[in-house]
Amino acid sequence: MATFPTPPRWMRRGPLREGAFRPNLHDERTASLIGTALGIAFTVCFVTGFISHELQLQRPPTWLPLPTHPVWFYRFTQGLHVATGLAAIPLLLAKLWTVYPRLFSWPPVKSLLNALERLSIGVLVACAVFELVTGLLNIAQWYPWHFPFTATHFWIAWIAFGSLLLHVAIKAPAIARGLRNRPAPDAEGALAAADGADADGATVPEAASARRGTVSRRVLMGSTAFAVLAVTATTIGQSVTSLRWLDFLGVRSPHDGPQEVPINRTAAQAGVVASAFHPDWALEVDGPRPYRLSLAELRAMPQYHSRLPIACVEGWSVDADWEGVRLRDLLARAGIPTGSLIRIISLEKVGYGQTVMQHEYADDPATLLALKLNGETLSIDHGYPARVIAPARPGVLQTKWVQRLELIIL
Ligand SMILES: Nc1nc2c(c(=O)[nH]1)N[C@H]1C(S)=C(S)[C@@H](COP(=O)(O)O)O[C@H]1N2
Ligand SMILES: [Mo]
Repeated sequence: MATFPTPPRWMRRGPLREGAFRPNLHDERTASLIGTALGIAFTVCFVTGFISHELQLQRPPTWLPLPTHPVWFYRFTQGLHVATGLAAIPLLLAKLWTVYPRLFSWPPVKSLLNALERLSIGVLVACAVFELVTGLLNIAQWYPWHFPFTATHFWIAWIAFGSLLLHVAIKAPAIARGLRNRPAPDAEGALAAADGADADGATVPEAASARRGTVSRRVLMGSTAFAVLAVTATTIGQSVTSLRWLDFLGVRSPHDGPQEVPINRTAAQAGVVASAFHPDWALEVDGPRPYRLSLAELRAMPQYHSRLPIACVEGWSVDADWEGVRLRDLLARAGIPTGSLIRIISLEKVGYGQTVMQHEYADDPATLLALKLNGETLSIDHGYPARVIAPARPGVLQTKWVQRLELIIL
């Protein structure tokens, strides 16, 4: 390391002067501990995000089972996705703060391999920041950009996760050292020093430096843990109903809406008020024996109860009592065999107006064309006169204001 040229004079002033970086806050151990927590959060977030993405595909890959039970499966995975994504925000900030002295290591690159490694970290940081920012803005339903959120968030996640794996592989020895070694107070090595930069705590008396350093690291770890806890506690109530009272920062509060279920898009926004209230509304079912049924005729069919959650991709979820006709009874009446792929068409002509339902859901006895919610006729904003509710499905596929069911012939 001694053979490296010293940094230019302008880099040795102000915040970059010798000894500016407090070794104990920027060392291997701090970076490894915070990095491990961040790595776990990112991995859980990646896996749950992948599940959510696949469940929303019209044709999920055949190797992926489509679980309808437990009925809270998607509620759980998507709640976890949003919770780990939110927790990753303070963790990423702390981690970046721990390692930022490395930005100023001198010389900027030491070899081709080192240049590639630094480039991969640049990609990792950029993608991680992108994922957390777009995810956060998406749960706030604010889209100040012109690219499709879902596809972009999905593909950048792969790049982020790939560069995370590469980073962990490259740093494995340092991470292992950092996690294993409870450094003796005087043996704490600065990341920056290890990197050949100019941080050098030698000017501070050793004992004082050690004492200050230990306290500071504890403060850093403590405040990071507190920030993670605070973010989680004040948002987790949007999916964990028993912690609802703590949900100060969640975007949607469960039960906050008519009939104790939130609304993402109202009938007025969807432009369906007139057609949904139209006295001639009838459900059309298209199969080998197509038919139409008025609302009165639907109500005259055998009615079933299902207790199922609405679990929005944005992280909020809530259980509700649904009552209506079994979807499979409606399909059978049109001569549609079990095992069929179904298209659901709403009165709404844009947005989520058309969805595809795989046979795992269509054939499940819990899946309803719901006419009632929590004991009352569906409110107009919850999909009057009829909406679909199926177990363990992303909320976005629980189509409201249903007009027509069709057999998809492949
Ligand atoms: N036709 C239609 N159905 C829809 C939507 C929509 O915008 N239009 N929003 C979906 C989304 S994103 C969610 S989370 C749930 C919300 O249902 P709720 O409004 O009853 O809470 O409905 C889904 N069904
Ligand atoms: Mo949603």
